[in-house]
Amino acid sequence: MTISPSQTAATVTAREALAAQTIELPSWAFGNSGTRFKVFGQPGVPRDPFEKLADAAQVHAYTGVAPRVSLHIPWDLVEDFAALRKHAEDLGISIGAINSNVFQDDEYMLGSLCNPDPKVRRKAVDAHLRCLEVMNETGSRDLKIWLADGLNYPGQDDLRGRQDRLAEGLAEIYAALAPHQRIILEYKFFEPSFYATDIPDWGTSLLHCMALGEQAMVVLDTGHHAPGTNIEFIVAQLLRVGRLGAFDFNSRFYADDDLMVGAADPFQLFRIMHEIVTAGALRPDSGVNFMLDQCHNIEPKIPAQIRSVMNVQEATAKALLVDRDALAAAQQDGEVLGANAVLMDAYNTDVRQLLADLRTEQGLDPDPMAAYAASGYGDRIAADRVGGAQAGWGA
Ligand code: LRH
Ligand code: MN
Ligand code: MN
Repeated sequence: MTISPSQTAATVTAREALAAQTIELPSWAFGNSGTRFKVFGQPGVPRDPFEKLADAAQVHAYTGVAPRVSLHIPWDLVEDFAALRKHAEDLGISIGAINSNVFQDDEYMLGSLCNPDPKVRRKAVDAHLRCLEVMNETGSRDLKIWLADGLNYPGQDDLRGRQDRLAEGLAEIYAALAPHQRIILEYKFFEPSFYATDIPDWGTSLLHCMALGEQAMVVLDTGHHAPGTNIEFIVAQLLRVGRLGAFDFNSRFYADDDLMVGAADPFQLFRIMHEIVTAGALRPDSGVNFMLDQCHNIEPKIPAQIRSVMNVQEATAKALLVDRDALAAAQQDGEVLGANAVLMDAYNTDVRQLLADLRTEQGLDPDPMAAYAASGYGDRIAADRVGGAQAGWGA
């Protein structure tokens, strides 16, 4: 279905909302990554966080909607964060969320904030306090916490005791937040632990956030659920209580695959964005940070991020085109097929021209993928950079 004249008013509103939407990029998407079997190196990948920001700025240059980059500490540790911030600003972007990393040191084998050893818990809290210092230097609002904590075997540790330790550690970190800063707490149902994960689901994350206070919000990573989970229901539920802080967008076929968002299931992405739009949470001041969390193993990094940003924009555009009055009327009248048809009409609308027009209006090339390819940037970095970094471990 293409856009009919009767949809003109809706497209104008959609264009305005799309022009205001921003999507945050992960620094680790630009480095080499792989599976547990092999990391495939690519020519031209960044050698340090400064080069990661330069590559992220390319995504923003061609899409116009990706002005922030999340950092992962210590993967992106630098001597001078003020200099990194200045570098970002010179590139026309800024530093977004700071991700803590308390999973790569030997001491964390049995967990970080939940570890039975108080010395390890101290180290993990201190690592987060260090992240808050970084945030003060980078001007970041969000401290994103994902813990690899969990158990492989029943009886390995006390399930409730671990929750108490977690609450205690989080409370100390929360107490150190500045008034404008937030903890955004991510859940994941498995991996690296297989029997029990200490923050496995949105309910556990939400309970901890509610105990902490209003500056604690839940992060929903689309790859962190069991197959078949109704993610848009979780989105709706968290929005109802004002605790959806951010998305980590990616696609999955099987596990936490970290593929380009919208690649596996564009319909799911649309359903999620429909809940967002319905709740008015697309507005930049809604407090929902739309972030990507992806690792590109076999595809070139910068175009893959451009593609993901475009996929989010397409899902958002379709969600904005849902005829909400018609939907509400059909729902009220119990018209099952009619209500479903309203949603499907929007999903089946081809929004690519709408987005191309929007880009042209903004002085951008209507085809970001082609424009980036024609820029020669990929060839230049391949020639200039030798010895690029791995996305995470070893970066
Ligand atoms: C964990 C996770 C979390 C990490 C990122 C690298 O699976 O989604 O967000 O910070 O991957
Ligand atoms: Mn994530
Ligand atoms: Mn993940």
